Amino acid sequence: MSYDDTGVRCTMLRGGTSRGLFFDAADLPAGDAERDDLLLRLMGTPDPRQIDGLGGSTSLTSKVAVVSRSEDPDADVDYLFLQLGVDAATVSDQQNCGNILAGVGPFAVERGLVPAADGETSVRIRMVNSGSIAVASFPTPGGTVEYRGDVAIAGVPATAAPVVLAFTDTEGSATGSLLPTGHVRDSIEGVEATCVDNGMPVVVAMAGSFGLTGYETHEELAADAELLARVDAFRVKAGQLMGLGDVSSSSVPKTALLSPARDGGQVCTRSFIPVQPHTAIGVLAAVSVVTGMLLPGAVGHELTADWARAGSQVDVEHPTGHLLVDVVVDASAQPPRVVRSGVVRTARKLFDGTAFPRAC
Ligand code: NQM
Repeated sequence: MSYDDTGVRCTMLRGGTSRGLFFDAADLPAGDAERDDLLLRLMGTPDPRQIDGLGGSTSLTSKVAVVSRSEDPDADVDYLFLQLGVDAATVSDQQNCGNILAGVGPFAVERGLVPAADGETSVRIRMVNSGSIAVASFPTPGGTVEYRGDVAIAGVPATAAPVVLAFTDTEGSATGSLLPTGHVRDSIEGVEATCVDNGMPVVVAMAGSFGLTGYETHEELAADAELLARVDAFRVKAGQLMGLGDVSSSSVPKTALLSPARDGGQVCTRSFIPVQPHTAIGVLAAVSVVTGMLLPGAVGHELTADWARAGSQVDVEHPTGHLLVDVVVDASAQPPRVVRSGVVRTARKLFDGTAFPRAC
């Protein structure tokens, strides 16, 4: 019997503003090649509409979490994040995903990989992609995951229970260092840029450097082929400088363009993942952007002059609302050191059952 006959146990969860297929590693083939082939066929990739699979025709809904008990004494579970292509048959483990991460703790409890406390449960999650640890805390009244709650996050209709995520050791997640080019500021393709990696490698520039206001809608950005080509050339060059090699077909680095906040937040962002514009902003991308901005000399640092008044929480505006991140950096250390970073997200179980792969 093959997976084509039996299907495979699968849970679909929304994590933050992304959606993914969650698997217990024990239910998937052990070899990477066989596993990736199965995942592509379950997702319906390659196909721009993913009509014969479970993907939702966007990169934000073509995500996979593979979860297992951890042998690391500092973690309860291991979480491997895989980004699947939509119209290209690609499976990448090069990046983390802080949105899908929000579903990992609840999933681990649901599948009996960790015990739940009565009230609130904290799960220590090793993010296999970067080796960093995140602690997810969420409500478990009576030892059962409660997804309902009153926390709203931008980009998700209705409210849900909070999943509080605290990160450690996310510096240099994919590149080995917080400032992977060795500088707080570089000139890339004639544009002043800061390359930073606190959970996600991101190249940051001012929107004005690309001839933008920074307040364009997602649709306006997506329709601007010339802009997207320029963003792509810019990030490919940044990827080389960040030591990532040829990133022309890689999902990292992401690009973030900044402008002054205009909706009560502290900075306005437009991000590209890696070339198409994001409808919001990735969690770890936002954490990385804010981390970079806190460093004197970095692009956007001038926008942080009055941030201290709001404490360590930074309200990041994006095309569909706001994302609140909590970042503390010791900028006086050499090299600069991240003291703390975190975020509040929500998650929801969408289905749990058996998924069947398409033929090929
Ligand atoms: O940066 C999209 C998302 C992400 C990644 C992407 C993310 C993060 O919005 O931590 O969450 O960057 O492709 O889910």
